[in-house]
Amino acid sequence: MSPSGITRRTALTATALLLGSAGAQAQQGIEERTLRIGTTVPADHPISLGARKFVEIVAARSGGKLKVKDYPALALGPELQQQSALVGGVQEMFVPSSATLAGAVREFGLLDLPFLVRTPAQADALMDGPFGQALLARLPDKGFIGLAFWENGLRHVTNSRRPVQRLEDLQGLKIRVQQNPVFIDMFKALQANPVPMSFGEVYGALETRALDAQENPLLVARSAKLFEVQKYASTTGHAYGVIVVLVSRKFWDKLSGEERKVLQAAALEARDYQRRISREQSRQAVDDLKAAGMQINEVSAAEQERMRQATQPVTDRVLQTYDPALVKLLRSELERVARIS
Ligand code: EAX
Repeated sequence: MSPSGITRRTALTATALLLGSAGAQAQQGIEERTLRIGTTVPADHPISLGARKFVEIVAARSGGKLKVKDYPALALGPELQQQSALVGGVQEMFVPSSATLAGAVREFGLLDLPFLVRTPAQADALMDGPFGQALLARLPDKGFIGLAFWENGLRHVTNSRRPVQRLEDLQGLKIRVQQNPVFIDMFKALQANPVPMSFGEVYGALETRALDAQENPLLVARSAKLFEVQKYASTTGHAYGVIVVLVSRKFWDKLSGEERKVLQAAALEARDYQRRISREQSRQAVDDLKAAGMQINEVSAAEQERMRQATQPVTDRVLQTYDPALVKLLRSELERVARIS
């Protein structure tokens, strides 16, 4: 072997040793830890499948030292209870809808504005850009670290009384909404009767007819078997549901730089997987719900526009009263992403 060949081989060996030792050294910065991660939907829903993927990636990247156990379907308690458990440091991770974070950081309610974005590509561009980052930056002061935004999807109305073809068909519907002032005001503006409630109580409330309706992406309706208690689904598309991967700040502050890097990288890698399967499965959800006996109707663009106009006072009031810097950033970002199909 020529001298340069020897040199090259030595260099490669040295690099391998370095990387190997760096890899081992990196894992040296990782202690044996057990984490619990909660989700709000059943195990077969893409949000919970995303959490499962996160579990696998963290184990692989930490040499098995960081053991994450996932608890789907609000097994660790209602949304606000799990959020409090993260603030208190008694639970390590939770993956809720952004809507319930509005109680901690009011500006997360900006994500729930009616008809904010229309396509997954627009949603990704908004959430992965400066506006999403600005929202995440507000979380540490409230006891959370936000690692990534995952997808819930376009939200549609289901109910047990009638198809929602027109704005007027929403009038008088007792509809469960997420615990968030924007959703409450939105459905009041649509002349419905909004009832804020944890997702864990929704199936029972619909089954007993205490409520007529709820609103969620159709995948949530499929996964939570709402077709058993809801006859109609109508594609209102009135909001885009965002999911936030949260870590307890108290827990995060105990972690080494290496451990933080593992969790952050895993949340982003799992995000791309989660969004992909969410979109793949969403295409199938309509057929599945029809096969399960639901009557699904498309809400026309004209009627969606009437719904948007009916909720415009809610949007105006939020944009006039929420943090002006964030509102300004949101407006410029919405102009940017509107050019994305
Ligand atoms: O987090 O509460 C809701 O309607 C959410 O969309 C659902 O639980 C996914």
